[in-house]
Amino acid sequence: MAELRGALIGCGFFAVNQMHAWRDIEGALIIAICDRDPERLQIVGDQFGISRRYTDAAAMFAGETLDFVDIATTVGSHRPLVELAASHRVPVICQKPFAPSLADAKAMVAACAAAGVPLMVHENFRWQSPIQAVRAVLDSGEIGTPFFGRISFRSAYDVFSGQPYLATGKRFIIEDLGIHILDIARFLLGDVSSLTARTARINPAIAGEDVATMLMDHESGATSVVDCSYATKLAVEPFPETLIEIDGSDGTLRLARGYQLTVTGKSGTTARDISPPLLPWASRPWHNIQESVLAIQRHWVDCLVGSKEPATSGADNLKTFALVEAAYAGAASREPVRMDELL
Ligand code: NAD
Ligand code: 89V
Repeated sequence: MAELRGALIGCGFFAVNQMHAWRDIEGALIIAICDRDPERLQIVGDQFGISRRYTDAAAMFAGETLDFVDIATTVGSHRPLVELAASHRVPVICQKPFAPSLADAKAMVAACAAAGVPLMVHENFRWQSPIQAVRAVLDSGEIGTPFFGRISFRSAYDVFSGQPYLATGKRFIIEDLGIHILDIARFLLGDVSSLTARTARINPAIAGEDVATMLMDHESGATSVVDCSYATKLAVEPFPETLIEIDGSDGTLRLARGYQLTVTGKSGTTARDISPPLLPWASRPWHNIQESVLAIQRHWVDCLVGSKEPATSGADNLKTFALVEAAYAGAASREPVRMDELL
């Protein structure tokens, strides 16, 4: 099979994981990289042996023939870079959070649709193998029809040391982390019709909210609670595990700390350790996230080769992004927000 020729824009903290994953994927090769910071360009270029290096994305699109581009910059640059890729008719992956606002996100989806180029948001948490295992239990029918879910991420891990920009934005936990957990709720329980939210800032040294609690009505009739915190000091730090409780008409499932999955259903009770693999280039505790990077990038290659729409396409991600907007609006007004008013 001919290899797809890709380029990566943004050689920062998280892009290193993406570069490792691209090296593990047959059928795709990163042939050029871009970062406006020459130091980051050199570090990543040298680490992964990439000689074609650019400090300007427009120059890279002009100078290279690409089958796709992988945008791993922070959110402020996503819209201009996605629109630049679309103008060159290059299929594009964009990191989360997709955009600074829902209006920008809609414009980016429209630009790619008009250019006829595939667009995938790098919304990787649903690709973690424990989350996929939970989805497989639901799909098996073992616990019947879900009527309640709790998707929870509570931690006191110092995310600011690796990602200092997270301490400075007016928006923090919902935009950065909650977006993943809201996407998992959609992935497991389906689309949402209304959302109620409350937020708090416990850490006085940061600008945004570090605690968020969201109550959602799903179109299926199920109710879920998504709760996120970076102010929760526990005996054992669970970062970056997402814990899940789902109750169905015929049973329950619980994904507990340490990746312990207990299912009580039509065939009785089973308990399994579903710890994610530790890839050779991965390191604890990030290995859970790192394996999902490999999985989502493989999925992208499969979709490009097979002309299929990615699970977290731009169009799909608008529904997750709208939950973020609804959560901020609902926390400010203390009123429920109807999703059909945003989408
Ligand atoms: P970072 O600041 O460490 O890296 C971003 C890099 O992009 C920097 O080197 C910067 O110089 C470069 N850059 C910015 N604008 C540019 C432009 N216009 N052209 C070229 N280069 C440009 O940030 P990070 O922590 O690596 O985060 C990057 C993105 O990844 C963010 O959107 C973040 O939310 C996301 N992220 C995702 C996950 C995940 O699991 N999906 C985890 C961590 C971070
Ligand atoms: O996945 C992310 O987007 C990261 C973290 C897990 C630290 O929130 O920013």
